[in-house]
Amino acid sequence: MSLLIKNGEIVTAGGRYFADIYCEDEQITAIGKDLDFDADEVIDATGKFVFPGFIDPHVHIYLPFMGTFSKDDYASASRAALVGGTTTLIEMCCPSRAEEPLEALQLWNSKAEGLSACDYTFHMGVTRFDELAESQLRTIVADYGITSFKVFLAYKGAFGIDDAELYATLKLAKELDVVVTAHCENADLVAQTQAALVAEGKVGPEWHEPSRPVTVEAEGCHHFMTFAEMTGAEVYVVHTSCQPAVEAIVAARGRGVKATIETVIPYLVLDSSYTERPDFEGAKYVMSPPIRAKEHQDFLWKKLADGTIDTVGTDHAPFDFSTQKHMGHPDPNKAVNADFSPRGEAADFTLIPNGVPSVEDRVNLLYTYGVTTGKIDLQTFVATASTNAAKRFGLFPRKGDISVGADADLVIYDPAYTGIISAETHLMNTDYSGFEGMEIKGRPACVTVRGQIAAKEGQFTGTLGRGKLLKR
Ligand code: DUC
Ligand code: ZN
Ligand code: ZN
Ligand code: ZN
Repeated sequence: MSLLIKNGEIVTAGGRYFADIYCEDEQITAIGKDLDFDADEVIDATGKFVFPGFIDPHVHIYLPFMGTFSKDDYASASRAALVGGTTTLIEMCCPSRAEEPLEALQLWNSKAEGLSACDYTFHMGVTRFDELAESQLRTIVADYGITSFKVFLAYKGAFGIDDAELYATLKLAKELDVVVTAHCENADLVAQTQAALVAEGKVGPEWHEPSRPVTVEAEGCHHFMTFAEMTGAEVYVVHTSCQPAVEAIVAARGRGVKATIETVIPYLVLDSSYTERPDFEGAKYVMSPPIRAKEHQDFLWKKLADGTIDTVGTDHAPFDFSTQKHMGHPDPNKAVNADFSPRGEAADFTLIPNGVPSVEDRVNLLYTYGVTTGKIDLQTFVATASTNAAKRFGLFPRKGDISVGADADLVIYDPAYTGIISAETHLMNTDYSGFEGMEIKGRPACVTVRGQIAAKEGQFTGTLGRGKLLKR
């Protein structure tokens, strides 16, 4: 199979220029002006950008969480990712404390293998640290090519580890040259604040944000940075939502900590007014850390533009509104149990499964609300949505770049397209969209995965099961 892409404007993190791209089998084999090769398929990219395939460094696809399971599988998630221009997924493998790490990784991988249409890898969740876990983590790094861990400072009891385990995890990561990603919120402070709000009768979704204020996230970041500083491990803070959190990490960088900063697309295009929407609509936007006030959103865009924030992921965590999110409804007549039968008593926001489905929309939203508004330039767009994650997680230059020898994961992007996001047309397996009604200006006209056309104009055309586990 060969593919020739003609007359497009190639945009990478490093530059932009007009050239043709020739792909043979799974790789890019030539880039140049007026390439004149015979190809099985020729794509005219006149008037379009050609970007490296986008990488989502933070998704949840299989996620047992808060008494329920996330709604996507690798068929729905990879189809959605691909029509939206994302060609590589990095999923959080999140075992419970009772599970052994190796069995958990095999379980998570079994959900992807043979089903995913795009390539994928995992961040290995470290949700316990003992002798057995340590030896299995060593195997996971060496044999599965998983070179990143994930820890939760939040969600104690489910995934969270204590400080002794955190210290041991970071020491092991330093020894193995593994980067540790972390969800940074102080779990005990969250629990205390939640309990106080609920006791005061503050039970609706609008109280989710006040229950996890910015200062609690900043403390989590400072806490994690202290451990990074003490151990010398390289770290990555996931879904940074606000100014104090970013500032805590930047301060640690000043002390020599090697820290990468991720934000996620909901924080860039939604603000806390969404969680305040009436009739329980706010539950659609409940995720953690919470979606913040507009001033934090403005700050995040500035820090993306100036290079302080390195990556934009999604924290894609898909739960249905009509059933799953209703597990936290304060009206006894509308609250449901985990099997979605009437609960018979009032619930509160602490029972709303956390997450906003967004793997399909990240690239188009970042382009529309970042690039077309002038908040970020095209290079920053490519760097933060693809290249920087590829570099940080050991995938570069195979992924995240357009260069000879790289995988032919390409996004031919149509900046003239306009459309409206809606759950009625999205491919994610949820009954709502957090971005319902939002306009997008631009979308992928054609997406390739290792030389095969996997999406065209919003339609999935790829092959389920062709995606590979990327050894790093
Ligand atoms: N936050 C969410 O909102 N959902 C999944 C896990 C997380 O950390
Ligand atoms: Zn998280
Ligand atoms: Zn602390
Ligand atoms: Zn997450």
